[in-house]
Amino acid sequence: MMFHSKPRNLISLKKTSFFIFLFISISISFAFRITTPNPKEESLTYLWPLPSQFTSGNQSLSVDPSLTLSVKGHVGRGVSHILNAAFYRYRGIVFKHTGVGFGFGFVRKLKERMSVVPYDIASLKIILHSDKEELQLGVDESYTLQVSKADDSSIAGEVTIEANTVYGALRGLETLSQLCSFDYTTKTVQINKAPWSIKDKPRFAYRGLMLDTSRHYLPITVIKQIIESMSYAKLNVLHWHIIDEESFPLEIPTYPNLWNGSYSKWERYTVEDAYEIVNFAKMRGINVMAEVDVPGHAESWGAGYPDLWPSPTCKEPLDVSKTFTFDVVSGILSDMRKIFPFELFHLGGDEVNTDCWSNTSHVHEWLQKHNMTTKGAYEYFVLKAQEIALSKNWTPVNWEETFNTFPTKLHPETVVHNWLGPGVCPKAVAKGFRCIFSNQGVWYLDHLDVPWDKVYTAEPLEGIHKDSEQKLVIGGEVCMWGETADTSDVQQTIWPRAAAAAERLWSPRDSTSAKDITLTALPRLQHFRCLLNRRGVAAAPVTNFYARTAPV
Ligand code: CP6
Repeated sequence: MMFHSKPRNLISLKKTSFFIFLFISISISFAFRITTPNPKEESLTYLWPLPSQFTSGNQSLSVDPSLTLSVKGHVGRGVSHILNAAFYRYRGIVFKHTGVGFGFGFVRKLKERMSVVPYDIASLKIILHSDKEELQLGVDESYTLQVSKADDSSIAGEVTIEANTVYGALRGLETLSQLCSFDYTTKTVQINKAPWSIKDKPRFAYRGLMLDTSRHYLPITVIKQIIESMSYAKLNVLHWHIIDEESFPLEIPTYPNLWNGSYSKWERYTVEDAYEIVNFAKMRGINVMAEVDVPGHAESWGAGYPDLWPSPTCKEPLDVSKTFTFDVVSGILSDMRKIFPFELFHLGGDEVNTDCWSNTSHVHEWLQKHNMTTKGAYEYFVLKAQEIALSKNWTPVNWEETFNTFPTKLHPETVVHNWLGPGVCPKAVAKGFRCIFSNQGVWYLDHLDVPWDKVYTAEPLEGIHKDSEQKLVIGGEVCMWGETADTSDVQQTIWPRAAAAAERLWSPRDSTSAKDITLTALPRLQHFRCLLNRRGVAAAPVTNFYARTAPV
């Protein structure tokens, strides 16, 4: 009523000034939001593992859910199916909320022509400098990533990933997916802190996770989930400890009774299953290194071929005195060579207790006849297995006991796999061997009492100072031994601690060696584990103590 009694022009003046005021305050608050972001958020970049170089800004850019891909550069015969599949995987991850493909490219073009640009970013350009897709140790995984708004405001901007190989592009896609977040207010996917300029490459060529499918069988769906999650942390080698003393789940066509040593006829991997694992991993830039752990850790082989045991009552190590034993090793490796194209092959060689050799009369006689000690027979077995692997064009990897026992006898190409303690890689590289770091005190994931920060601060180059020797440390690996974990809890045991090692292995040494990692790394790791959860990975809380015992 009161308003009605006022002159009309006054009302409209009030209305106008109200809208001007509204406009100004919105502009101010918008500008304020852009120019002074939360200082806490500003100081950290929520990427895991941290890229080697990056700069960011203070814009928030919206991303079109029907984001299109264009591949330029050296594309050879059409766009790589590895790249194409990765693009659609990541589109599914990033646009979980909005739904992929709502609106098509032509709709967008139409809108652009009508000068309505609904999204700041509408396309992804990937520039590849090579179409070679061979995946081997040291493959070029570097990439650059640029995110910026178009200079011309009437067209949508694009994201550019540039890489030397498709595997570099995969790493760039992962980083891009971590820059994207769903904004619940606008219900759009946003890239915050744009423009971004990222130049990234791994510190180590070998960034592994070991899975043990002998102590507990893991279904292939679970192995695939783990491989998928490895790609989120930029890990690139699955060390598949397939068989051990407890069970032999893998099909070996040349010796078809070997998988009689599986737990049951359902807990097995066919040759086709193994192929599928290798291919699934390759699609994610991950190599699979298989292990056949000889001569210890092989009791299960005898379920199908009891002659492999020294005797029915003394079953381990494999009978060193029979040629049949080496025929079987050779047959297994021949069959596996067709499945596993990675240049490295793990021959185990750890924890060999030779009592059965000295206590079994025919083996004991054989040792005497060849004037061999049990230690000499251990060396003989390992070196013979190495020769078989080398003859199949594989580079042997062995657990450190082989190096500790007969360092000068190992084939010079051998990669020594540390596990017992620190200090082995320094010794191995001083003798010219390559080395993988997996110190059990810090990188054995089945050790539940090791907290994330102990995993994070473990340094593979500790105690190695010469550049030429540092280069021989090809990387490291976290080991998920299977005695105490199975499908029900293996993923929450792996994550998030495997991610701590993953950043150590990917990011520059100084960015992972900050004094106060509870400020520089912990919040980012917490963020990454939530990202894993959002992507359906059962990663445990970061600061879980893991041990069920009381904290010390
Ligand atoms: N199995 C095999 C194992 C272990 C190793 N090899 C192992 C030893 C000690 C600990 C954890 C695991 N279970 N084949 C040693 C490389 Cl603490």
